[in-house]
Amino acid sequence: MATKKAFITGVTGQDGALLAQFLLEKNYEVHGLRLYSATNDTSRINDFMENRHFHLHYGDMIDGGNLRRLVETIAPDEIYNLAGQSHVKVSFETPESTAQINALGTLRLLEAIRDTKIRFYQASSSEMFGSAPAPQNETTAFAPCSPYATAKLYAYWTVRNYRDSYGLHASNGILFNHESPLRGEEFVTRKISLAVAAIITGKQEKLMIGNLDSRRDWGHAKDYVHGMWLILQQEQADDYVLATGQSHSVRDFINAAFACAGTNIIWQGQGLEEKGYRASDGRVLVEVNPQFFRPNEVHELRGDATKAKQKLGWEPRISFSTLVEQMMTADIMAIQKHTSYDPMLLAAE
Ligand code: GDR
Repeated sequence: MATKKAFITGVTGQDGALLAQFLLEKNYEVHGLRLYSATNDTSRINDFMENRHFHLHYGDMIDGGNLRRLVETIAPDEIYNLAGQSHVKVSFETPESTAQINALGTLRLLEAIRDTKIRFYQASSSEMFGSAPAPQNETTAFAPCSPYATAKLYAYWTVRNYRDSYGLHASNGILFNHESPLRGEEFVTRKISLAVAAIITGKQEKLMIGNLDSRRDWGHAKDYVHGMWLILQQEQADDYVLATGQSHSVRDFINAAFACAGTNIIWQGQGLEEKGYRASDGRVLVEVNPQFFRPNEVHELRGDATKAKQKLGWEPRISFSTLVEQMMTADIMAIQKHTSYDPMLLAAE
């Protein structure tokens, strides 16, 4: 028999799928919110779609009545709000819908549980720190640099206000970048692993990339969904940074990805003229394209997760090099086989 009920918004995304799997293994009954879309991508959750403890519901973060009804029908013990428009660059093109979903969507869900004892986890983001100097922790002053980040900040403060005003057990996990073989192809790490896999198997000529100097604190999403769960198991609701404490540049990630395939890259040139050459024969494998730059860039995010380590006993266990290796292995396998593969298996290793 299932012990607790969890409701996950954004269940078809990387984190939603990994969290659902984690909770099913903990014997939870898991309910997921799925947005109707023509593309209908459920590939990340196919492995447990038939699990009798897993239930999918159509819903939308811009539909308050729908959210309220779902909360009443499911009556979950825990809600993990992972739904949202998650691409920072896209938010500059779609600021209004990003705010509708990421900011007001969170408000709608909080309104739906305002008079309940349901525990609430909010997927807050390190992007809220924006231009604040690294390392960033729970006491760092926020300095958001994108419509995505300002919308996330609205949601963050709304969670705190609902906790203080109505005594809700509502917590923010301020998560730094976290990746896996399930990462969406539009984010830089997966874009790189897919392109490098295609280049070394002769299926693509080069990788076109944006800002090589951006530095991010990249952890493994499996460690981070464990942290989300720990946050909701605490007696007191609170806000926590989850991060590895180390940052790498986009250039570092590209070097590490090619190194997995035994290829060394030599960098030459400056700014838009910088290129990555294969050391063995001088062929250009990486070029910079201004199309992938953002109107405003966050230069370095590097988190200090001391509070989570001390209070939750949380530790990131999977290293940067293992993360890159896993992503590369998954994408090389997929390309070599020309067939579907099971990234959940790799993510589970
Ligand atoms: P980010 O992730 O914006 O940090 O947000 P992303 O992987 O998109 O960008 C990371 C950095 O890489 C630079 N970059 C590129 N990015 C993309 N996507 N494509 C490129 O071609 C490229 N070239 C360079 C970016 O400029 C940036 O500096 C992620 C998302 O998951 C958010 O939802 C989440 O809240 C934060 O992480 C924590």
